Amino acid sequence: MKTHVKLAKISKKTAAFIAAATTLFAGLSISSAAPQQASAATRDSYADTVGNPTFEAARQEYGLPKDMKDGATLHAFEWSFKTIMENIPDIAKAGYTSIQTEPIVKIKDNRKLGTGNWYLNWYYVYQPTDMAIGNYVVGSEDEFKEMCALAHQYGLRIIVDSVSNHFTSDFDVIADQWKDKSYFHADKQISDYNNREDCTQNKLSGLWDLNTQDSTVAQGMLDLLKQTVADGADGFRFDAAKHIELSDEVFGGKTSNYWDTILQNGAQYQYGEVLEDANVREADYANLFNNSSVAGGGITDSSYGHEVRNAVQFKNLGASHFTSHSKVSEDKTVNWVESHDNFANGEANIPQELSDEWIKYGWAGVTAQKNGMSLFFDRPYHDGGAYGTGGTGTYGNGSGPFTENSKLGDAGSDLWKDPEVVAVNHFRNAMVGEASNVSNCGDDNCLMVERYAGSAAQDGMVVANANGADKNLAGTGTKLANGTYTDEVTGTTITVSNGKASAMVTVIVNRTASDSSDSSASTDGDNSSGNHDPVVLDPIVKAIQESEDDEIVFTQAEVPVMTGEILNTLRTTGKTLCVVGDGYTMQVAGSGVKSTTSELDTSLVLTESDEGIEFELDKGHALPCTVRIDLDVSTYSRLNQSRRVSGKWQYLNSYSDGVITADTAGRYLLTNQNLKFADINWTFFIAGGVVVVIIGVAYIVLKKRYWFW
Ligand SMILES: [Ca+2]
Repeated sequence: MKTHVKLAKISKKTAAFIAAATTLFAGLSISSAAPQQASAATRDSYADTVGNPTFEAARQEYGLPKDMKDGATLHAFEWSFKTIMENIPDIAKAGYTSIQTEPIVKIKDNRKLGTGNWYLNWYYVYQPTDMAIGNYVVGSEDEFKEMCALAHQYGLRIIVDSVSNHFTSDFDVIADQWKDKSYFHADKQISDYNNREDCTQNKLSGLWDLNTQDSTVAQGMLDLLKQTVADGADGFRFDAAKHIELSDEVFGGKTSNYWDTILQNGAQYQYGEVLEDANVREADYANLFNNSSVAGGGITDSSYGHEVRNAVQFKNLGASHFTSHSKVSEDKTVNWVESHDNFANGEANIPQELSDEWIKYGWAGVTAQKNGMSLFFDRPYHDGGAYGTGGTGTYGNGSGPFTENSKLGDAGSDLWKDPEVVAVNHFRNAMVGEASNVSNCGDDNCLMVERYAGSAAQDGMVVANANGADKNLAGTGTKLANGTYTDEVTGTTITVSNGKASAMVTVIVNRTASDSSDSSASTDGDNSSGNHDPVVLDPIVKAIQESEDDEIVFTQAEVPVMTGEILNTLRTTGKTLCVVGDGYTMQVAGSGVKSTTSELDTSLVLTESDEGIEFELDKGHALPCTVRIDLDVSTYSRLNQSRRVSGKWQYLNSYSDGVITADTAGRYLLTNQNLKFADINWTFFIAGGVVVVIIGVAYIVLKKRYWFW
């Protein structure tokens, strides 16, 4: 099975950004600035970041969106603060606006089950024992402060996963301050997730459910969150948020001020993990978090993610899978291809069946759109997909997700900084606020996300093409403004004229089947980026681009068709392509290219008859360029060149030296005979003259409106 990864991003704007960012990296020093110190137990995250000129300078240098909801967030799954710090420069370069950490509070220590193994250990970060910061997976509170300060120096913001619904399931290990049953709901399991009282007032998976109607509990949580923000956090993910009642829900006669209390913590961005289901009040949760954020917040659109996986897990990129926000409006969503729960719980064979290659396609479809925040889940290192799953000990039966190639606290898969993932992030950042259109380009394995605001300087598109071959976009309808766009991934160009894309998107192609999911699979375990896939260009295009000569020669067998991409390359380089056929040479000069939305058939069959030599040029298509044809035979050295119209030969002009120049497709006759005067259709000549004039006017108008030819 040979598979190809094809993702291409086209935007002049982001190409400019890359240059700017490259300039920055040379001048930015990590060591030159001291870690930021929390000044008080209250901090206004928005004022301290977007309102802070130092932060703003860094944010703008990296091209990161102003508002966290508009950006992409890296979920550094089980990364320690130290691991995150080591990667902060790369995270900024990779275009993530925010980093999401694990829960940072004191947790039940489960290390005895394995020295940092994932299996049976990873989820203990979701088992708080106290409302104080620091645990053995992520690190200390001082390290947290240091990490936040470093992130801010790079224009990055920090989202902390807050476990506000419950503590650990082991009551004995709860800190003394909270070891009081009155701080928890009843010792009763949830049996019906669709019953709001059961869902919010009872124990989730045996975990002690906080008595969220209790004012001491609410104040304790508020103090914790305010301290977290004071230490440098900018946003929160609220774990299991649907299991905490909304303020208008009264159960057992108890009203709840929990959300209204704890959300007043100084963070600028807040969202809830609200896994969508029947009777969950998703829209109300979305509004709650949106209204509790400075510039928009929301909830996880888990059913959207499910639909996306229904596409990419089963190798389909149908556009309808990428647009189904049913429970909440897209601006209040947090979207993912997969979540840590999808992966770590081994849900629906996702770890095994969803490969890195298809995660990339999914990420492109989700993130290139005008969606709420995009969340990139970073899988454990060398885990899932081509790396296999179910290592020793995992789920005890080889069916689980973890290969145990790394430990809790380590950096995960390199896919988060894959060049194509990064290109999509940069695209998203460049397109904030612009309209969005998702469609398929020709088939269900070619997904196109267009963003547009009416000019080529602003517009762009991402194409995820899983077809296993280059996709020719010539003639594809597009909402992009006319102009020439540069592919961030490959550096090639694409032209849009009159609402049609021309030429084609060049792509990244994986080399072999064995490393199709991640080409670093065969390397020796280093943590370097696995993607060094070669850029595959049409060899003719490549030859034209790389040739030092103005004239490039191929046989007709090598170039049976001059594609729109080839014509576009000739047009942009001004070079001439010569195609040597049987008895003739066909030449197209860049200056003679009139259109790059159609192709030129280079085959000519020269047929000798009583009248002379006949051939058909471009099989009756609209000729996209001026074609020069040099005949090998010189027998017909001084001939009349005629073109067949309405069944009659019409005299066109005299030709000599075996050289024919044609602007029109059709059937041609070369002859020594003097054709009868009556055969000359004067109407044709007059009409032709009018046509020439009209084309000339249209040309000038177009050229004035659009700088592209
Ligand atoms: Ca609860």
